[in-house]
Amino acid sequence: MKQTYTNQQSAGPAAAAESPAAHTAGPTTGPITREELQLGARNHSMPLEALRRDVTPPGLHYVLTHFDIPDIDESSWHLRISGAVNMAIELTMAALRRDPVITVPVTLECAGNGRSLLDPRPVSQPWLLEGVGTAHWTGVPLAYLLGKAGVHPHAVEVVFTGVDEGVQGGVPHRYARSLPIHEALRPDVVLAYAMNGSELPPQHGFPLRLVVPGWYGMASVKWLQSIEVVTTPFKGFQQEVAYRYQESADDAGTPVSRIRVRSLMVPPGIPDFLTRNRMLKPGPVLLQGRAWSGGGAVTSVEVGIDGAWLPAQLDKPAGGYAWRKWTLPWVADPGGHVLSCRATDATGATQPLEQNWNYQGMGNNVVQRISVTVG
Ligand SMILES: Nc1nc2c(c(=O)[nH]1)N[C@H]1C(S)=C(S)[C@@H](COP(=O)(O)O)O[C@H]1N2
Ligand SMILES: [Mo]
Repeated sequence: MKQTYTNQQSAGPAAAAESPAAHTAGPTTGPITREELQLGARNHSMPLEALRRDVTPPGLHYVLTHFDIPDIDESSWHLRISGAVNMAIELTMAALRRDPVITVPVTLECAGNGRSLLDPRPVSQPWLLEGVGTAHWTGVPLAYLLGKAGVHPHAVEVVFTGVDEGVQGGVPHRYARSLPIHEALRPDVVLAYAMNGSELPPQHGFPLRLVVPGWYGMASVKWLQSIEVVTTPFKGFQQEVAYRYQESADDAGTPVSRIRVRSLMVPPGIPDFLTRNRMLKPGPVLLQGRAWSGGGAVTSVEVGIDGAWLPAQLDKPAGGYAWRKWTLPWVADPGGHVLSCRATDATGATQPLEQNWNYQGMGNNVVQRISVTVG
């Protein structure tokens, strides 16, 4: 039968038909789909040349939004803290701005970063390598507000719910995630109302978002409207179904939490427009990039030149969970070369050379490889 073009938003029914679990279309080896293009165009990545900067300007920082970006009027907005606490609290933005304030440099990375490099490819937001960015997040320490509310001793988790609502895997819900209580009480977890010293942009969670340093981005709930302390584990869609390391659709899997160690390189030289292949002149070139991990400090970065590994020099870390700059001087000789980089963190974890496949395409921290032509 002849295929006819339709402008219907068909992701839901198509996904449901292809996958019994229905939270994602089944993995595919086929060409990129219209649904992936639609998601990729909404949720932009960070161009890798932005790795030159310590701090990513908001327009270059990656964005991942499951549903629609809400349009929130700050003057009528409230944050509610309730559940297993001594005293429920309701706060306006004006009240929050009078509370103690911290600024934390944080590298956020989407857990699906690297998904489209997997084969077969899980059908969802089609990240290659650039679903990452680093910002200075300013706001109220979550621990301060939880302290004010008084967390009950039998509390196990804190649930954060955004304003944004949609349907995923056939399940209507507001975007919501939980954190174990000991993570929620860390002093560097922040309810942020500013990004890089300016008001939060709409796409990054205006007027208030959670930022959980060291965790993959899904934990950092944007457009935050309620915080609930709970005494049993949260079972929401984005907790129980999405963001799991699963081997197959029927595997319950394990939850995605902290960011796996990763490094990326600023692609050297100049690109070809369509293929993005790199070209550079023979001679000395300073290779550079950034490395980060949610597991512990980055302790080393190695740069691979045609498969031979050399130790890179590391700059001082900018913060516990912010990326760290690395450099390596190289003398480029004429011909084709493959450049790569591999980071190791304080736990001894290092980036794999081969992709670690899982059903949702989560946490793929395989080493980056860049082909360059010197001549
Ligand atoms: N309310 C809400 N919060 C959210 C999301 C969302 O869709 N809705 N996406 C999450 C995901 S998956 C990621 S990776 C980060 C992305 O944050 P950013 O867009 O500011 O980079 O936000 C998280 N917080
Ligand atoms: Mo994400």
